[in-house]
Amino acid sequence: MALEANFCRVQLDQPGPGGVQQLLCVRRTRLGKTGQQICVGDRVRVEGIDWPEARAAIAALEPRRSLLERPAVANCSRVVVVVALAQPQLDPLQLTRFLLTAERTGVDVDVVLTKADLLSEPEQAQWRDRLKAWGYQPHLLSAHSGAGVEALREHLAQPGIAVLCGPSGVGKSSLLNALVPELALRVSAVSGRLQRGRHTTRHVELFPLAPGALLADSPGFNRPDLPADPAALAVLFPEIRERLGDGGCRFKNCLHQGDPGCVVGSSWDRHPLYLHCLAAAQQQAAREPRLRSSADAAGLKQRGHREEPVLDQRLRTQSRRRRRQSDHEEP
Ligand SMILES: Nc1nc2c(ncn2[C@@H]2O[C@H](COP(=O)(O)OP(=O)(O)OP(=O)(O)O)[C@@H](O)[C@H]2O)c(=O)[nH]1
Ligand SMILES: [Mg+2]
Ligand SMILES: [Zn+2]
Repeated sequence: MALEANFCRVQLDQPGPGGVQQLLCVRRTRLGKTGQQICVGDRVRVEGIDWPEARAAIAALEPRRSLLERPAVANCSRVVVVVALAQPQLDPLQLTRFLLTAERTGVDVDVVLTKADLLSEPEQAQWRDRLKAWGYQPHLLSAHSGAGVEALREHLAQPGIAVLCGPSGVGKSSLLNALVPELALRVSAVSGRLQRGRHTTRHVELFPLAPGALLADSPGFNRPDLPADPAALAVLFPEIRERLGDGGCRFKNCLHQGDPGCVVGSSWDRHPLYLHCLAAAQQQAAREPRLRSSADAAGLKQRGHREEPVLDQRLRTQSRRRRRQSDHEEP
């Protein structure tokens, strides 16, 4: 549920003696030796349980189904990208970088636009339409007035882990407080000319939203990383996925930069943002040619726009080769 200094707070599948629901656990050293980092959202096996003290040790980590790298959350089934409509002003490039990070997990991606109370109805409608054209169904809401909060609760009240992520000061913790009033999480006002957040939330933590449904609050940050491989960028844009359809682009290894004949074309809203991110990813790849995706180290690897558990070394070499082959195949 949370990482607290040297301890992991673990929620039990079933309450133990005395109705104990959560255990404060240390990590066994052999977990550390395999290089496995435990993330919030991981499923673990515990041993050496001290029921009266509600303490135990983590003995094993189960394989992950997904991993969001930043904030680090394992096994999420939904990433909810949260940005404010105002204070701080909505920056389409920053929102895009968050969406790319979310899309890389391969799980469902939602967009929440907060602080709707600060914009007029027509201004809200403009953003709603714009996000729809990007391929998302945004939830516009206000934690202050409560507008739209109930609809989001219904949407999120399904089994699994959902993660709120976005810049600092956009109202993630305020939204969680509106969804689960008992929580009373700390929030603080944005400051300065740019209305920046103050990094109020410091840790990732899971909170129960409905039976079986967990929602994570996370610390805001401003600039998510791009994928290490520039060619992996295109499929993270729903607009490009839609234009590629089943057939793909007619050009081999096309980066869809607006060349005549490319099926992706350039007449879509985020095309300039795509080009910007592509150039940034290419510069990054040129600077650090052997940059390994951090997902690799975390026990997952990038495949298409999904990440999957890292395979045994021998299988891995083979599957890399196979993947490279299919990357180079003509559609
Ligand atoms: N007008 C308005 N202000 C809001 C709304 N939601 C949050 N705020 C304000 O925005 C500021 C930041 O809110 P937080 O909930 O702390 O933001 P956060 O995203 O959790 O920020 P970090 O924890 O730093 O990542 C606070 O002053 C909130 O009162 C809203 O719906 N409308
Ligand atoms: Mg917060
Ligand atoms: Zn193309």
